[in-house]
Amino acid sequence: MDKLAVYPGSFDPITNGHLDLLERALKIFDHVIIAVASNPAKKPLFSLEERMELIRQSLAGHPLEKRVSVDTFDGLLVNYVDRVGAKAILRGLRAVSDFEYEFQMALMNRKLNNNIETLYLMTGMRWIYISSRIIKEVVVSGGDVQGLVPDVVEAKLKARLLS
Ligand code: COD
Repeated sequence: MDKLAVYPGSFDPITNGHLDLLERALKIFDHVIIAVASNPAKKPLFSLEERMELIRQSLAGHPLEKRVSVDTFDGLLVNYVDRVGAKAILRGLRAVSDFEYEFQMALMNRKLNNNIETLYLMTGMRWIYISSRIIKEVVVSGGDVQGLVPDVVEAKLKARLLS
């Protein structure tokens, strides 16, 4: 049986940190579904379709592309994970500051469905300081984010925030 994980998030937009985590996860899992929240708590810069399209474009031609799907979900994450037949939620940890929110989320998800486990992977050191939020902040102020996000994302950010 294929080992399947769901990697949920806002992905507003996807960064090289997200991709690093995905590559690490694919050393353990056969297939990963990137599940983009249709109604993230934070008000997104990009629409759901735009966020999904940026992920697809970022993965185009990637050697692991065939083992990744991009999907969307609304409502409770654990219900989505159950519906697709996965047992694992994949999340990334960058710094201690991520821990409190992640801990709370993992325990709530466990309370909601005790058959699904949340797994945390550490991001690579190169990406430890990156978040979608900080990337948008830098671009809007005219800073350079080349090499921190896929090229398609950088272009889309500039078009949206600087024109
Ligand atoms: N390196 C590695 N990992 C990273 C990096 C980086 N530089 N940046 C971000 N990540 C990781 C994050 O730690 C996270 O694990 C993942 O990538 C996605 O990040 P975001 O910011 O896009 O996603 P979030 O935190 O906005 O996602 C929150 C959810 C949408 C998953 C959550 O709100 C949710 O499950 N909503 C559905 C409602 C629900 O079920 N609620 C009950 C559970 S509390």
